[in-house]
Amino acid sequence: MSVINYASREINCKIVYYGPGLGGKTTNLEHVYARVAPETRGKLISLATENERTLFFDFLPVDLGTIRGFKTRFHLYTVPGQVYYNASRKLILKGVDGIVFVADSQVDRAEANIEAMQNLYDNMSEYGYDITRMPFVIQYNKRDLPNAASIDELDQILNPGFEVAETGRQKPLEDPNRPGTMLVQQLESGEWVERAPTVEAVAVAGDGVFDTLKIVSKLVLKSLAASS
Ligand SMILES: Nc1nc2c(ncn2[C@@H]2O[C@H](COP(=O)(O)OP(=O)(O)O)[C@@H](O)[C@H]2O)c(=O)[nH]1
Ligand SMILES: [Mg+2]
Repeated sequence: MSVINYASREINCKIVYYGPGLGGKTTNLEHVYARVAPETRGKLISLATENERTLFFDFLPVDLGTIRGFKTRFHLYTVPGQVYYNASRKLILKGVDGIVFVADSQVDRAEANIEAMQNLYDNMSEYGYDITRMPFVIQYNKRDLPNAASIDELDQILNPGFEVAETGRQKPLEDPNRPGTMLVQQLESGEWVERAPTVEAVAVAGDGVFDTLKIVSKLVLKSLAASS
C-alpha cells in the first residue's frame, strides 16, 4: 500500500516487476538506476546467486518528481522468475501499488510467459487484490530478437482483456501510447473488455524502460488521487 508521510511530505509507492525468469526484469531496474540522476535514487540492491539470477529480489527506490508539494518516491522491486521461488514472489507482492509484467517476446517463451501471468493472477487473488482494478502495464521485452512473436500474438495470449462489468466504465477508450489500439472496447459478442496498456521494449538497450515506468507510475498516482 502506498504510504503518505505528511511530516516529510513524501508519497511512497510500491511497483513490482513480475514475469518469467530471464525476461529482463532486473535489466529494467539496472537501466533506471544507470540513467536517473544520482540524487534522486537510492541504492540498487540485488540479492543474486553466483550466476546472476535474482535470488530473492532487486530493490531500487527512485524519486519521480513532486505533486502538490509531495515528493513521489517509487520503490521498484523485481521478483525471482524461477518457478520454485513462489513464496518469495508472493511475499514481494504484499502491499503492491502497481505492476509491470515483463514478458519475453521470444516465441519459445510463450509457455513461460503464460505460466508467470497465471502465477501473478493466483498470487494476487490469494491476497484478495483485484488486478483488474490496479495499475498494471505489460512490457513486451526483447523486441530486438529475430524470434520475437508479433504484438498481436502476445496480446492474444497475455492481454485478452478483463471484462468491464460496471456500465459507467463501458466507454470506448483509445490507448494514448499505442494509437489505433483500444484499452476499453466492446467485442462483437457485446461484452466490454479492458486491456492493460502495453509497451514494446529492448531493455538491454534501454528502449521502452522509462516509457513503462512512466505509464505505471502515472496510473499509480491517478489511483491514489481517486482513492483519497
Ligand atoms: N536480446 C535481449 N536481451 C535482453 C533484453 N533484456 C534483457 N536481456 C537479457 O536477458 C537476460 C536476462 O535478463 P534479466 O534482467 O536478468 O532477467 P530477469 O530474470 O527477468 O531479471 C540477460 O542476459 C539480459 O542481458 C532485451 O531486450 N533483448
Ligand atoms: Mg532478475
